[in-house]
Amino acid sequence: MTSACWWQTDVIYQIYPRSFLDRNGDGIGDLRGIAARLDYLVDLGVGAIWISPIFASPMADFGYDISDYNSIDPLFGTMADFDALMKAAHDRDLKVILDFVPNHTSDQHPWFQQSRASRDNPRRDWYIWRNPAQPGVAPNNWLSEFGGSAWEFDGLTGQYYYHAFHTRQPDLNWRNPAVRSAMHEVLRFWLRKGVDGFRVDVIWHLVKDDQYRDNPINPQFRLGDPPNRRLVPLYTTDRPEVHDLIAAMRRVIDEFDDRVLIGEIYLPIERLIAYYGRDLSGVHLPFNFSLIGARWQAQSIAKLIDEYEAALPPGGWPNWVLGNHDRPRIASRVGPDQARVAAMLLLTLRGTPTIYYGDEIGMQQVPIPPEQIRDPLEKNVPGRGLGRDGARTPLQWDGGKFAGFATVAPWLPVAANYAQQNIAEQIRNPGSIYRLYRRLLALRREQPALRRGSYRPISANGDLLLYTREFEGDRIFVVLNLGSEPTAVALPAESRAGRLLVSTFGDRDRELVREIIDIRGNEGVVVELSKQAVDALPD
Ligand code: TEU
Ligand code: CA
Repeated sequence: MTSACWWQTDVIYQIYPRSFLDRNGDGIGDLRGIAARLDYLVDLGVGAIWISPIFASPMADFGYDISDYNSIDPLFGTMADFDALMKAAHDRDLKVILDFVPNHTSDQHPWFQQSRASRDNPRRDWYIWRNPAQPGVAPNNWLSEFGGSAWEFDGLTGQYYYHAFHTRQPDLNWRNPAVRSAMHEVLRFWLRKGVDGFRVDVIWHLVKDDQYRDNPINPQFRLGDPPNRRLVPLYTTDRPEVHDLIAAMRRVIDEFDDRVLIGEIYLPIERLIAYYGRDLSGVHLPFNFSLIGARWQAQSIAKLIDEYEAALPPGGWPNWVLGNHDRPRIASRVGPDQARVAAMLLLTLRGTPTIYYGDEIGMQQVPIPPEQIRDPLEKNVPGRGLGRDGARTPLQWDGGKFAGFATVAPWLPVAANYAQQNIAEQIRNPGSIYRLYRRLLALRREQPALRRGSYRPISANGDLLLYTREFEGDRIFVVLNLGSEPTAVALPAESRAGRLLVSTFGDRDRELVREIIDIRGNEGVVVELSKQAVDALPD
């Protein structure tokens, strides 16, 4: 990588706009709330924000069901608010990435209203309509990620329409060139407004089999799995034709300078890599979710890092994600102590990290009382732990009412521990996980080896995961103890001393180390092994 692009060295911070900060007193986060806290994000040290959808939407899937791609939903504010946010962000050299949801629209989108109006409406073929296999029977066995069949019967025209997700999210027909050019125009609309890139929702769903073949039964299906996992989505996702569509989308992005395309892709690493495209003509960053589902164990994690690093195409830039608005929070998955180790892993691996809002203060899953459930997935498939509300609760700003997020009861309950676990408290507390995130983000800026260096596995024995990052003679040694027992670790063979740059406990900065480092249970440390540290040592 000769000169690094911003999306390779900056850290991305995902904002779920409904839950970041409410500034107009309706209990729902909004654009003015984001604009009011940009200095917080600059001070934390992130370089880009990815905002989940803010466009006109009936909110059946909280914004992932869009009824007008070129507008801001009044819940979040106005286009003037958006333009002000863009300016305020760019004035602070913060990049802004929007969420692009091309696979489906809201059923309230005018395009769908026209398409469903009659079989010969010019927009009929903008969506996926099929005849019943036989009266009253869906065209095939395809299932929705939100439970039930993916086919919804429309009595007016006697056909079914396909929806991979909610019945109110009809899938667009991306085989239709008119759909493609309309969606390219949506990208250009926002790119002309200065948006620095897009995270593309469910990009691996865009093409469905043109023969509408039944998906095969999933032999690995286990009771308790999401119901749609009964089938392997062979004919409804990851189709070969998708890569040409993505390359065309990328060409639109490349009409503008220095913009990024990130793909949301839940596929195993060996399939994920295809989304870099032939000769890197695909998305810049196919989201790597492998840490989200990983067993939190040194060998498992070392293995998936090595597999990922080995699978990357030449020039393919890596990225890492610990959490997002669809998955349980990392601090609940691995526990509050290991959440610090996870932060150090995320921010010292090679490639672009994405931080999910609230993870920087160790926010955990919040139990949602039945009457406060909002997520359609939980409503459709209740009681299986699939609901996503628990990872979407209001950001805990301070110990005040509603955690400083709003002045009225927010749309989801605030975590019970907000008085103790909040940004204001953790900014003051040098040993907080917030301060660890901030120190690690600063370290990435200080250390080219972390931003641009190679990744070299050292070992993964027992609970210990050890690796180095190396760049032009600088060597950074990362020691992660995924267990609760103290231990000691020898510096890598060719180095006899170093300087400890950060501990997950926040209390060993600048410590000189020789030969062996004592490591506490649940502790991670970053050590500078570069030449200077050794020369500076007293003989
Ligand atoms: O998620 C798509 C997705 O595949 C997973 O998030 C998962 O299928 C889903 O959460 C159900 O388990 C994207 C968005 O991130 C998600 O919030 C939307 O609900 C979904 O697409 C539809 O737009
Ligand atoms: Ca609001």
